[in-house]
Amino acid sequence: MALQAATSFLPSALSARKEGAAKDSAFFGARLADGLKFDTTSLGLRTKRVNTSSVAIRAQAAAVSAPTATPASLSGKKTVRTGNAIITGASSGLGLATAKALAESGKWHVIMACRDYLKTARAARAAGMPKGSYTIVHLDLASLDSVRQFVKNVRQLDMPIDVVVCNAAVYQPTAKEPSFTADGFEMSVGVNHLGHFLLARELLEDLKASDYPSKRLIIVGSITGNTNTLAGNVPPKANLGDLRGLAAGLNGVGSAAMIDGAEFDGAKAYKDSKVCNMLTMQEFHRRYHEETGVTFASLYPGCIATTGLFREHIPLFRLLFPPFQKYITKGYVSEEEAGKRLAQVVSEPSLTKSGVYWSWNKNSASFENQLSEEASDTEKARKVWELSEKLVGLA
Ligand code: LMG
Ligand code: NDP
Ligand code: PMR
Repeated sequence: MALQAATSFLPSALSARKEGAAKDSAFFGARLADGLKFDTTSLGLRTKRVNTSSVAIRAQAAAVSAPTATPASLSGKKTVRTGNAIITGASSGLGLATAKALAESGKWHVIMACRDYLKTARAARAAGMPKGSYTIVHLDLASLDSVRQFVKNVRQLDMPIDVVVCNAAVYQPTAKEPSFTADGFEMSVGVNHLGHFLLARELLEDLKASDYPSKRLIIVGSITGNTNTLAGNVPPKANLGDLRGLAAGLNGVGSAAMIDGAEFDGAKAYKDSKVCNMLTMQEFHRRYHEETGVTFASLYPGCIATTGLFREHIPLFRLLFPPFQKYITKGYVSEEEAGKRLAQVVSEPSLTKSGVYWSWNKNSASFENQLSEEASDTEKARKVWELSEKLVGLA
């Protein structure tokens, strides 16, 4: 309980580079010899709400060193420096598996952008991610303020941002009523689409400024948002309609918690949010690929039937879904394999094509997949972009 309570008071940006080694650690230049004195003011963090029960955790959490960009080889060889990749929702499932795959390659430093610091720190440790290969920075996509604060905090790390992976998501298939983000948007679209939309728009500047040879912005899509597939035809089907709910602010007033203005349906809201993710990636490509050289991509990593995504589904579903996908649809993929797939999209030199929706065949070979009519509708992409920028305060 004390641990739980303390989590919410943790500073917004914490590095786990030298977790557990409090004695030798520093936090943005402030040494932690006595384990307690550290300075968070350089990050502009709110410390006033920190209570004494959180001190031990803070000390542990802050047992870190300021991350730095690894310099390119000084030996004169043309070695590409360590890349820095932000992954949202890296505390579990696909995000964690991808973070692990990248960290273990030795070529990447992962910024794990997560809403629960302790859960993420434990998950990274349990996954065996090498110390020094990751930094945890707080991000709650259900709050636009948190997104803006995250961007500030990441900039304070003074690392170039080379790749951004928008991976976090919520799925509320059993919710009878909508729930809402801090800014009053229906939760699934608010977190999965609008939070990421603001994040990606803000970080484009940072990607642009990076000197990394292949800069990428990746958004995780899904087969279930694509009605040109069998999976995409399982009811309720994704459908953004004429976007009247999104235009009305997605706040439930006048029943507009859904993008199409229809009655709330949690499973549909998730699928709609994935359509928005796939449309957003294409709109980014059209607007910014040429100008910035950034590769914009989305993907369907396979059916990772065992992740926390299904935590709100009924127990019977959670029991039957993995064997159903493994033995009947054969669409199942393990978290580890899916993580390798997403890690390829982050780092494979052959996957630099922009505007692509990647999928994999049974032998885990990637291919450019076809999106549904709606998920590739350019006019809809433009409208979703314009309405979304109004909602997140960019226009
Ligand atoms: C809703 O139910 C839930 O209500 C909602 O809460 C949310 O979870 C949502 O999408 C998520 O689903 C969907 C529900 C109704 O589906 C079911 O779960 C019913 C299960 C019925 C079991 C079927 C037996 C299969 C045998 C399995 C044996 C053991 C394993 C069971 C594990 C089950 C886990 C799911 O869905 C239906 O109405 C069922 C019919 C859906 C079939 C849709 C197929 C349409 C095909 C249309 C073809 C279109 C052509 C596309 C072209 C493709 C070209 C490549
Ligand atoms: P998980 O539930 O395991 O991971 C989701 C992650 O998102 C968690 O780290 C979760 O954090 C985080 N998250 C949720 N809400 C917020 C928030 N408000 N702010 C910040 N982070 C948040 O699911 P998956 O790994 O399966 O999902 C990852 C991605 O893969 C999603 O985009 C999903 O749509 C996509 N996908 C998944 C498929 C599957 O079969 N599983 C298939 C196709 C696509 P916390 O740990 O704190 O809850
Ligand atoms: Mg689906 C034919 C292949 C196939 C694939 C690849 C998936 C993936 N699903 C397939 C088929 C079917 N599913 C069929 C025939 C049914 C009816 C029995 C079915 C049902 C079903 C349910 C109830 N499937 C589901 C659900 C969910 O709640 C999941 C969902 O829609 O989450 C949004 C889901 C999924 N099926 C998938 C994938 C990848 C998911 C979940 C994750 C996601 O899209 O992100």
